[in-house]
Amino acid sequence: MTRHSEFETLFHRHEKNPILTAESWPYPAHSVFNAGATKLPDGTTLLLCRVEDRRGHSHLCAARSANGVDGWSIDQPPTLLPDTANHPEELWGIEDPRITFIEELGRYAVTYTAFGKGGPGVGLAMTEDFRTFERYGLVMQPDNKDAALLPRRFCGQFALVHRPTGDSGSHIWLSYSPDLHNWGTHKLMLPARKGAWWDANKIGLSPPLIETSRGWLMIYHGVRHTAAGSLYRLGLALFDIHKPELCLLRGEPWIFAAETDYELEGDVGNVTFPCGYTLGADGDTINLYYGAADTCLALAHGSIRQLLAWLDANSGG
Ligand code: BMA
Repeated sequence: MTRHSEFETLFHRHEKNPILTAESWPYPAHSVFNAGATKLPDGTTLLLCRVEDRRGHSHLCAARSANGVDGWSIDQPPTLLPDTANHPEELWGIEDPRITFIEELGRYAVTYTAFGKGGPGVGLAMTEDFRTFERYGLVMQPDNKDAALLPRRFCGQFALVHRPTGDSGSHIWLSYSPDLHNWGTHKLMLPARKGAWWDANKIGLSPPLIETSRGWLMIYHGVRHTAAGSLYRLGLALFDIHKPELCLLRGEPWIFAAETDYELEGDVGNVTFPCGYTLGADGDTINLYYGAADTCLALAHGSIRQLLAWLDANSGG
């Protein structure tokens, strides 16, 4: 069934969805979802998947593919397990990784949700090859999630997008650091809307920001709480290329929501949750990897040019 046919389709689901499930895994896994993504120098697509076991605890496991769609080669043993001895903040697992290649360091920054007794916070690990990792520990204390680094410095400072939760709701913030350890100069980047909006009260960054000729493009999720449960939907915003806390455009309608069986039904139905993207060789195609219903992994593709044109036509000003 095709719903909402009167709306412009910005992201097209891949016909092979879901592209990865727990059944694809080389060891027992309950669910595989919310993967970070990157293209390695040889063109291989690497997905760093959140894998949940039957305790309910998650770890991260890399899957590599030449075309980013099928033929996945999955790490065994798992790529990154919680280090509970040295990092008690990871006691109940590590979740929802985002990957940013930091040009200056020649290393990938993996930001993830570290879940421990203090609640969910933001962990950071650096890697060159997704085989060995250097942990930086908790860079944002609980409650905080949905974090990703930007690929370079701004006025000498690294920049981290993140989503603290407080009494006034869950909004997207940007913080700066000279060394990736000490964070400050906190700026409110995008507040959740209020009232009846699809993105009222709780929003969060989805994949890392996307650099475009017009600024940093953000795909974010908005959570609508209903009597039947939460609805996770995606929206778009654009930020200044030199001063990324400055919002230039924010779309009013959502652009993507659960529609298919594998998005509507699963451990947590009605959830589409992207944590990563890769770019096509044309520099315009965006391959968006998203967790579906907290159960499996799916892929949809869009065009950066079309996303920007849609923002021009659909921003409230
Ligand atoms: C969020 C995160 C995600 C999850 C989503 C829907 O708070 O925990 O990992 O996909 O909820 O359950």
